[in-house]
Amino acid sequence: MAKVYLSLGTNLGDKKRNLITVSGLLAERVGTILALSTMYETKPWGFESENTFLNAAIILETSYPPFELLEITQKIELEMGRKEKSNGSYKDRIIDIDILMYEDLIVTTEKLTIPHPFMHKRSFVIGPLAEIAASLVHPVLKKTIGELYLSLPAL
Ligand code: PH2
Ligand code: MG
Ligand code: MG
Repeated sequence: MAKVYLSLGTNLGDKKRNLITVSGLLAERVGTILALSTMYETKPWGFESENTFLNAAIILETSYPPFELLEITQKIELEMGRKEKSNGSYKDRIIDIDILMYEDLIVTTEKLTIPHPFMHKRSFVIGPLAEIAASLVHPVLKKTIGELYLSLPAL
């Protein structure tokens, strides 16, 4: 069994419901939920939109390896109605599930990069994660999530 750390985001539709729905599907298909952060209302980062986000972080215990996990999370995104994936520029979305970390594994492929390459730059990712995994160590930066949180602007 492995601990996996995911970021959840939505800025379309009933956002609170989207986060509840995705948590239920992850529990059903991926594994046991070990922790779930509160929901944070955040401003769109990296693109212009009038739709604010709700972001959260979740820790699951899973028996799936990283690439299978990616397939499952992508299928959930599609089933929940995610239309187009951004190729280049970010877009509004019903749900986004990002794999932030998988134990202390480092994966560098075209399809999947773990730890998530931008996680340490984004308050909307690190803020929720710090709430549930402050002492977790980023395997590349060798800093705890709590330390990364302190180096970012407040949410
Ligand atoms: N996700 C992005 C780009 N910008 N901004 C916020 N506030 N929350 C997100 O989840 C988010 C974003 C790319 O996935
Ligand atoms: Mg994302
Ligand atoms: Mg994504």
